[in-house]
Amino acid sequence: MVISKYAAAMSCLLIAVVALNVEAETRHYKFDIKFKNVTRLCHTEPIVTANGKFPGPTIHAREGDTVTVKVTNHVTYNVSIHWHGIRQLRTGWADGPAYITQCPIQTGQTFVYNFTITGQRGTLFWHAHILWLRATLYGPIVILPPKGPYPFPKPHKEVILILGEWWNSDTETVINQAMNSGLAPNSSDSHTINGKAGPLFYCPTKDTFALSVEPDKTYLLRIIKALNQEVFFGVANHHLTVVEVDAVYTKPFETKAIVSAPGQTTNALLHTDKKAGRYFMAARVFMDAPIAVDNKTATAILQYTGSSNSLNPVMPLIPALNDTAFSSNFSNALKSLNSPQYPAKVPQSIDRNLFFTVGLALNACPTCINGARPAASVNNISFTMPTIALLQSHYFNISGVFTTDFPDNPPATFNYTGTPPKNLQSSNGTRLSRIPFNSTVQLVLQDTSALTVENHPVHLHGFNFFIVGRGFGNYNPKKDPAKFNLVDPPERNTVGVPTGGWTVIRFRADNPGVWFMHCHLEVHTTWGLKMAFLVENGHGPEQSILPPGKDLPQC
Ligand SMILES: *[C@@H]1O[C@H](CO)[C@@H](O)[C@H](O)[C@H]1NC(C)=O
Ligand SMILES: *[C@@H]1O[C@H](CO)[C@@H](O)[C@H](O)[C@H]1NC(C)=O
Ligand SMILES: *[C@@H]1O[C@H](CO)[C@@H](O)[C@H](O)[C@H]1NC(C)=O
Ligand SMILES: *[C@@H]1O[C@H](CO)[C@@H](O)[C@H](O)[C@H]1NC(C)=O
Ligand SMILES: *[C@@H]1O[C@H](CO)[C@@H](O)[C@H](O)[C@H]1NC(C)=O
Ligand SMILES: *[C@@H]1O[C@H](CO)[C@@H](O)[C@H](O)[C@H]1NC(C)=O
Ligand SMILES: *[C@@H]1O[C@H](CO)[C@@H](O)[C@H](O)[C@H]1NC(C)=O
Ligand SMILES: *[C@@H]1O[C@H](CO)[C@@H](O)[C@H](O)[C@H]1NC(C)=O
Ligand SMILES: *[C@@H]1O[C@H](CO)[C@@H](O)[C@H](O)[C@H]1NC(C)=O
Ligand SMILES: *[C@@H]1O[C@H](CO)[C@@H](O)[C@H](O)[C@H]1NC(C)=O
Ligand SMILES: *[C@@H]1O[C@H](CO)[C@@H](O)[C@H](O)[C@H]1NC(C)=O
Ligand SMILES: *[C@@H]1O[C@H](CO)[C@@H](O)[C@H](O)[C@H]1NC(C)=O
Ligand SMILES: [Cu+2]
Repeated sequence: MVISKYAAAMSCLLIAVVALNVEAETRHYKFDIKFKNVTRLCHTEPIVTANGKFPGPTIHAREGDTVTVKVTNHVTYNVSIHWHGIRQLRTGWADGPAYITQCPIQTGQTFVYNFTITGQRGTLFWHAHILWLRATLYGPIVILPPKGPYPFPKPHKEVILILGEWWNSDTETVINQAMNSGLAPNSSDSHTINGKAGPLFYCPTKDTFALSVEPDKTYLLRIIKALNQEVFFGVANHHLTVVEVDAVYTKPFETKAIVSAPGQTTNALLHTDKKAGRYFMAARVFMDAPIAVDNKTATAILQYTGSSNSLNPVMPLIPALNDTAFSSNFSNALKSLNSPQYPAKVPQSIDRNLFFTVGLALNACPTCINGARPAASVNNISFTMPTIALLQSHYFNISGVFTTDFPDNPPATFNYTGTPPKNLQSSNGTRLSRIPFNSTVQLVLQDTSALTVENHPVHLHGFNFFIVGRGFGNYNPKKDPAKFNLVDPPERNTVGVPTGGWTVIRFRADNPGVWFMHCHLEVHTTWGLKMAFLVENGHGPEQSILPPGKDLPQC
């Protein structure tokens, strides 16, 4: 009797210890990059996949864990994979953008990505970071907290919804045609949820993702916007409670739809408190620029257990394609949780003030259909990709690959969102912005009206940043800082710069390395809306880039 009581007490104690102190572990994954014939929209296309899966396999880890992914390239393209949003503290070699942090993994080669997940928990994703292979080569990353509960009610179940696109054609041909013709690339044939377009498209029976739910439970939706186009996502008759974005907890807030830019992730709670039935989950494009856009809504079905399959699902009341007000409201409602356990460490004083214009440009192109080819730039510089990875060049002192004279301000001041300058040409260069270790940086991102204003989802590698302000028109350095949120602004890795507007981000450059920053609209990246920061080492090995593994691909 006494003994069994003791044993019971002991096992309770053990469970408590285990629950509160989960050991960090190393999780090993293997990605074989190979072609697979995949059928969507009743069309079969050979696509590039990881392990033959589309969308790709999910990486599961806990905060504090080390992840290794052994990637072997079995396709005819060069490949590299980016772990989007993972901070990669001192492990820039594992970040993945081709020719920025690594040379690509060539056909037949293997490279092990090896990184530790520090101070992040939530949902992120991985994707190819070379050519346009991201169109099919992407998948989720789920990071559980290391110990203790979530700072919100424990969900009954967790569900991943990864929003992508599908082309009934080879996406490398699509972009090559666009570059040759000087026209915009063909848009995808459908948007997708978990790789499927849903019943509003023309091959409904095979192409629908359905989620079966029990009544009166809370589900955690991990919503990943993997490809192009900003979207509204909602579930008919249900509200969503946002609890986390880009693997950072937020103050919970309820909304009929979330807004997500390419490269952003959102965790939201869904309570199944409606009458049994079938409801559409839908992702509809948000586009408030005056440009042609693929106006196609991807849907999936939320089905309460016991409800009939023959019921027609209800369509959600998601905002209209051009509902700027809804999108602004959503952005303004997003706040970091900023609790004692998860403080928002917003830089209060700034060492380096940067002002970057982001926008389109136009080059003469005699062989193109209209005699011109679009480009895109940051501070009027279209980034020229090097042929040796920037990080290698930096670490191994290989000169002649890049310069560190990226300007802190645009070369000319003009009414950025008014009548554009007559000369729409940009300059070219592989120019980096050099930042001393641990500096605090404030960066104003200002859209321009060159060719057209447009929302640019700007993604920064290696850091999270705080979005301290946003607005329309031209940033006003005298008036706008007074409105900054320096207490609990959202912390993200990707921000949508408002169409014809600006946003201000702040971050601490506490991660030495070479870090890419680019628009997450694939075509804008191709056109040159990209640049990189070179963050210097600090003092001693703890503040310096680690050496690369022996298998680091060579150019
Ligand atoms: C895809 O299907 C085509 C036509 O049947 C075939 O020639 C090709 O080998 C298949 N590719 C793969 C990767 O299975
Ligand atoms: C990953 O990196 C750690 C050191 O940071 C090293 O000990 C380990 O062997 C590496 N693992 C692989 C599979 O390369
Ligand atoms: C892109 O669209 C044009 C016009 O519809 C078509 O001729 C072309 O074949 C398409 N390209 C690809 C790769 O599907
Ligand atoms: C989107 O497409 C639908 C169906 O073709 C059409 O009714 C609607 O007007 C379009 N909306 C916009 C803003 O183009
Ligand atoms: C949005 O588009 C609709 C249909 O094209 C139009 O009637 C409406 O005025 C637009 N709203 C805004 C805010 O531009
Ligand atoms: C935006 O928020 C304001 C104030 O909370 C509200 O009055 C307005 O209806 C909202 N607009 C949209 C489009 O949600
Ligand atoms: C590169 O140059 C720096 C400064 O001269 C030196 O400290 C470092 O050891 C060199 N790195 C390599 C890999 O040669
Ligand atoms: C910039 O252009 C916009 C749109 O044409 C106009 O409303 C604004 O007054 C201009 N600003 C300045 C400072 O000229
Ligand atoms: C951008 O650079 C090009 C090439 O040097 C130049 O012709 C153009 O005037 C510049 N535009 C702006 C807005 O600075
Ligand atoms: C930049 O490069 C593009 C081609 O990549 C070319 O068309 C353009 O003229 C170049 N711009 C300048 C200012 O040299
Ligand atoms: C960076 O600077 C902050 C503020 O000065 C300081 O608290 C922190 O310890 C520094 N971090 C490192 C890694 O040196
Ligand atoms: C693959 O990358 C290597 C190294 O940069 C390059 O030399 C080669 O041309 C690339 N191959 C293809 C098919 O693009
Ligand atoms: Cu863009």
